Amino acid sequence: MRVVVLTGAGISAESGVPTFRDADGLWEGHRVTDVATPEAFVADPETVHRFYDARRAALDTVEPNPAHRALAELGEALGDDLLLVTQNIDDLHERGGSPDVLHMHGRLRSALCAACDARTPWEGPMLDAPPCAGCGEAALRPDVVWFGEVPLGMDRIVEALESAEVFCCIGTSGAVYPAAGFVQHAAAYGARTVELNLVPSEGTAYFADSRHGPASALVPAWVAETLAEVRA
Ligand code: BJW
Repeated sequence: MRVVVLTGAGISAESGVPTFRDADGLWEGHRVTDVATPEAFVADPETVHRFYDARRAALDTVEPNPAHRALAELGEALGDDLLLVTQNIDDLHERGGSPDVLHMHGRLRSALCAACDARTPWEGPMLDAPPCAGCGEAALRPDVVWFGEVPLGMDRIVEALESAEVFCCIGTSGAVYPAAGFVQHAAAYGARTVELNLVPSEGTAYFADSRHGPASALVPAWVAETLAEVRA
């Protein structure tokens, strides 16, 4: 069975990682989505670095939850027939046991050189970072995809959506494209679609099956159901 799973901030919420659009959606008085733009970085790089530096530091205080671990179990069973795509820049899928995760909006523990496009594994703060080790320019930025930038791995994602038998979307509001459009794309190519979210997302009407509740309960149950079908 070929499966594409798309995860968003909701899968990490029970691990203690704040989502973007729940509660007040604020960080130091800024809307978090306003800090996550190239315009904000040009206008005020220090504030944007502090935002990502704080989130990178917080990774040390959180752990994967049963939803991350259940998807790792699914990956072990399906191998290359599972494409796990996440919009999240945390590393909880990897720490939950999924080695091959497509981070379409980038990763906190990586730096991108805006001058030469080199990527470097990154721990600790990026504010006052040394110049890029490759080209020597002082142009390191968080390796994340901001509004107006092109998400990563789109060719691989589109190919997988077009051959998927099942598309499952977990913990995302359906407010941000192109990820929000994956359900219609997969359905148009014949995939069965399922949403697992705390509440109905903005795209809930596009899913054949929508289940509402915490990811830590819904995801292990859905994985068990899917594995039973695979093994039948
Ligand atoms: C739980 C739970 C629990 C809670 N259990 N569930 C007009 C129309 C259409 C599109 C556009 C438009 N104007 C501009 C655009 C394009 C734009 C866009 O979508 N804008 C919208 C605002 C309309 N998109 C872009 O610019 C993208 N690029 C692009 O389109 O390039 C063109 C192109 C595409 C493809 C090929 C070629 C060219 C780039 C988007 C980049 C998004 N970046 C961010 C920040 C960077 C990363 C970071 O800092 O972390 O990514 S924004 C932010 O939103 C972040 C997230 O990954 C993303 C999605 O958020 P997510 O994960 O859905 O979180 P929430 O908080 O919104 O939702 C959480 C959900 O979980 C909720 O539903 C809760 O209920 C649920 N939940 N607890 C289960 N315990």
